[in-house]
Amino acid sequence: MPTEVSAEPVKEYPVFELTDEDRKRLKFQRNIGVSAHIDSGKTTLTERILYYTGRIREIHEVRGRDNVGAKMDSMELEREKGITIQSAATFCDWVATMPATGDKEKYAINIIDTPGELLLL
Ligand SMILES: Nc1nc2c(ncn2[C@@H]2O[C@H](COP(=O)(O)OP(=O)(O)OP(=O)(O)O)[C@@H](O)[C@H]2O)c(=O)[nH]1
Ligand SMILES: [Mg+2]
Repeated sequence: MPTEVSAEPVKEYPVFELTDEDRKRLKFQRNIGVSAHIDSGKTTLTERILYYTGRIREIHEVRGRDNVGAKMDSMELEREKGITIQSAATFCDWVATMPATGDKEKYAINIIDTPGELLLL
């Protein structure tokens, strides 16, 4: 009796084995994407995260009177217009205190600040 052969091609996916070292590292890794409506405060939030994690020493407003602008809006035109034109990625660390034990754990955080204007995404 002939065996049936499926017409569907066999899908093969690459398998990436995580080492114990990878698992240990990933446990303390967080990735944050800041995405929301235009002018809703994404870059302002990112600026504060960078400040309170000690990554930057000063907070500057997006359209501040000092004309410095937020760290993540680094392009000249972004600072001039006070809008994010291109996504920007950065990183920071956060030492968290476990509420139950008081133990300290250091997390590595990646952040991407995105433009709110849909045409720029
Ligand atoms: N009152 C008030 N104003 C805010 C707050 N967060 C941001 N702003 C102001 O809102 C304006 C826009 O802030 P941004 O951080 O540039 O907003 P955004 O979402 O990054 O804007 P796009 O990237 O251009 O979409 C700025 O003038 C900020 O100072 C807030 O919590 N309260
Ligand atoms: Mg922005």
